[in-house]
Amino acid sequence: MSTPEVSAFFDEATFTVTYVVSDPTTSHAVIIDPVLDYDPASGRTSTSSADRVIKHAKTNSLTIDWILETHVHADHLSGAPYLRDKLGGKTAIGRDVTAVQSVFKETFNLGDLVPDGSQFDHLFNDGETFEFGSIQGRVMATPGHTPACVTYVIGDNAFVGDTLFMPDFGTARTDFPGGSAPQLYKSIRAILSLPENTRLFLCHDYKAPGRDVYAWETSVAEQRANNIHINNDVSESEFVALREGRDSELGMPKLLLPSIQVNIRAGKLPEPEGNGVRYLKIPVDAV
Ligand SMILES: N[C@@H](CCC(=O)N[C@@H](CS)C(=O)NCC(=O)O)C(=O)O
Ligand SMILES: [Fe+2]
Repeated sequence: MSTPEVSAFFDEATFTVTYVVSDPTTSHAVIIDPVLDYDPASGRTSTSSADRVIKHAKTNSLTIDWILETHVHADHLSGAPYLRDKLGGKTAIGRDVTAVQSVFKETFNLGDLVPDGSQFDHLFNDGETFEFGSIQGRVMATPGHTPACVTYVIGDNAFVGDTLFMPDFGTARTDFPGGSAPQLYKSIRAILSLPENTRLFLCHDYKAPGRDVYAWETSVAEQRANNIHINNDVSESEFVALREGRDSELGMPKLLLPSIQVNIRAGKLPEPEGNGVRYLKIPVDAV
């Protein structure tokens, strides 16, 4: 297996990092957590974030085998369908996406949504492996932020989604439906049991007090030593108390309602109505 190459694309509007991981020997690659830009004031989507990924793939003559989601994102629309259309590849997410679909099918009253994960090309079990070129990746179920969160381990790199953030920011929130601070603690402990030199790539960065630049790469060793929420010295009960305390103070993500209803359908927008326009739903006094 050759050493995977990692390229990162940061979307400053939603603080999201999209990754392209490629095999230098065969030019086969995967995309992780792509973004479709969405302006909530105008209801307009645009593709400049996804187009940067396309440009990178074309410039490097990459063959995209997989478009991977670490979870059903609550803060940006997925660019997966657009990228699959332009570049190919199979969309995939953790098998427990069905739990997320079941909850939000009710919230959004989506009679036609079958909560069986079939909107994605593939659902990963915990421990399942996948290939691109000469490289093999492995899926670790890492629930806590949401029930369906997974980490993709590819060589010495782990794409941890929303579990850990940079050591000076801490960890992801656990107050979304099906979220759990004790589960997040266990998932993070599993990530921190990977070899010390494992590079950890995060899904978001919001900067942090005393740090005015965005950052999204850290390591197991660095997190074990320095994470302000969950370093080597923090017990499960201390973590849960701290996490749940912070969760109770957080406002909802700006794009929560548009994102969830689109992302539980693997990023597919609702069908246009009779006038040719697609509509998103806003549940009033329900979330
Ligand atoms: N201000 C951001 C917040 C997004 C947010 O809540 N992010 C989640 C991950 S989807 C999180 O875990 N945030 C941790 C925190 O804000 O402490 C937005 O509106 O999009
Ligand atoms: Fe998230």
